[in-house]
Formats: sequence, structure tokens, C-alpha cells
Amino acid sequence: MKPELPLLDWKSLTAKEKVVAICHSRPDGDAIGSLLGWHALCLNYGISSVPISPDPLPDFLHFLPGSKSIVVPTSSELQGINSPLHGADLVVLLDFSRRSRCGEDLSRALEGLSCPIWCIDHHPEPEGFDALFHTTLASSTCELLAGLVQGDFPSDAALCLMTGILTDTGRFQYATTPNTFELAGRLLKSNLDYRSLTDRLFEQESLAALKLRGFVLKDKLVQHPTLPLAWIEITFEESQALGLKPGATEGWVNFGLAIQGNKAAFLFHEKEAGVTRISFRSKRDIAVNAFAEKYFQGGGHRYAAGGRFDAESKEALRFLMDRVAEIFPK
Ligand SMILES: [Mn+2]
Repeated sequence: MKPELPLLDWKSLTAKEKVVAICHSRPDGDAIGSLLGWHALCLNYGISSVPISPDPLPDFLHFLPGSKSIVVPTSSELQGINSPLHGADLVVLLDFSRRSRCGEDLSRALEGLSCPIWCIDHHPEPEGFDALFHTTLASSTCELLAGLVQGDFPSDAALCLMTGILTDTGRFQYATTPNTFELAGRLLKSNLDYRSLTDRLFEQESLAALKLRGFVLKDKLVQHPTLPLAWIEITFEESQALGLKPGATEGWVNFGLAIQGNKAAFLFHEKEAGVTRISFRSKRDIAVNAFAEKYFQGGGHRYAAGGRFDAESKEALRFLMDRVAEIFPK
């Protein structure tokens, strides 16, 4: 099904003196891809653009064109006339639907703005925006954004947008529709070096990181004795001992979902002592977003969600397992 979206009149944006785009905290490939894709499109149409990320971008995305233009403001930089938000005529939020997802400092700074705030996103239930380019039918914000462009893509924008589609769909595995392939096809026509892009995104792992995945698969992946689910738990002590950097656990949650017969998988990572981040994945008739929202201060997509539990990972695991039967239909 092709999502119905309002059209975006890019030409009308050239009248604005300053257009600010913001992606979500702990940005992934779709967040940075849509942020830099938007930025490249703005430059192409002669629109003045400032791309902001609440957190530094992960190492593997530094190669994307425009990455050096991204502003990562500190809390004090967001106050006063030197704030990158100061004088904005339009703010566009990319790849998140709740303002709090861009962190405390930025969401507070947004409160003080009088300009319109738009949301371009594919997460459920966006609220409180002046304009919405939104559908949960899009695989990624990058797919959605690509659909707002008529004609050819500038090659820089195409590279960024393809990055978000490739990473959010797990290389065309999840949430992929005919529209995803149609837009990917259009992006490929724009002088995009696809093989070198997939090489940059998926084949630049260090030997140490690859061996770490081997260790996690061998020693940390646990199958539930009766339910079709598996999990990985990384305690704070393990996280410290392994020296896990931001993004190091990317994709680990999917290991449990690849086991024959499984329908759900979880990753518990106690990043700071007493704070456990949880990733949720599922397939077919199992949804995880409502569960993540109900118990773990989180949410997300039907089959891919995130949340947190303010306790040790062992405690988080026990709490979840006591309730996990809720996600399986009776
Ligand atoms: Mn996304």
C-alpha cells in the first residue's frame, strides 16, 4: 500500500532564513540518514539548513556527506542567542514522534520557540506538531522523506536516504513494502555507489567486534525453556569489562529472533550501574511496542521497540519474564 502524505512544497521553504532539523537521541542509521538527507536536499533547493543531533553520531556513519555539519549542542549552548535554535523559522523533527525523544535539553529548548514545528516520521502516535509528514507504513523516515521528493535526487541526499532504508529494514528484511523497493530503485538511479555504501555500512567491523559477537552468541544468548523467545543480558560489570562503546551492541537483539520458531527476542544492557536499556524485537502476530510502553518507559514500532528499567539487568530480566506471557495471544 502506498501511504497518502501531504505534498511538501520545497520551493516555499526557500523563503525561510533558517530551517533547523533535529534527529532523536542516540541516533541510528535512519536518524542520521534522514537528518543528513534532509540537509542535502535543503542545500540542493537553496534552503538554509542547520542539522542538529542530541548526541554524537556513531563512528560507522561518519563517512556520510555532511556529517561534519551536524551540530551537537551542549546544554548551555542551547540557551541565549548563540543557540543553534535561535532565530529558526522552522524546526523539523526527524525519525521521532514524541518531543522528549530528542533529550531533555533540546525538548526544553523547543518549548520556548514560536516558529512552526514539523514532524517527519514513521513511529506510532505523533502528537503536538504544526505539520505532519507521517505514516507507520514507511519502513523508515528515509523512505518517507524520499517519497517527498519529485524527480531526481542529488547524489549526496540519495546516499544518506539509502543508508536509513538499509539500516532500518535490516537490508530489506523488515517492514519492507513495494513502495520501499520503488523508492530504493529511484535512489539507485542517482549515481549512487551501492556496493561501496553496503561495504561502508556492513563490512567494516573490527576483528575484535566480530569476535565479541562470537562470544555473545556462544555464552550470552539464552533460549526460554517453554516460550518462543530468547534474550541476551549484559550486566554492568560485563559492559565495563568488555569496554562496550555506544553502538557496540547494535543488532545483537536480532540474534534471538533468528532461532527457528522464535517470535520474540530481548537485549538487556545495563549501561550505567542500576540503569538497564532494553531492546525488544518480535515477528508475525506478536507486538512489543505496547509492552515496552506499559512497563519500560519506552515504545516504538510493533516489531521493534526500546525501553529502560531503573535497576540492575538481573532485576530487569526477572521483572520482564514475570510479565512476558502477556505478549503471547492466548
Ligand atoms: Mn526509523
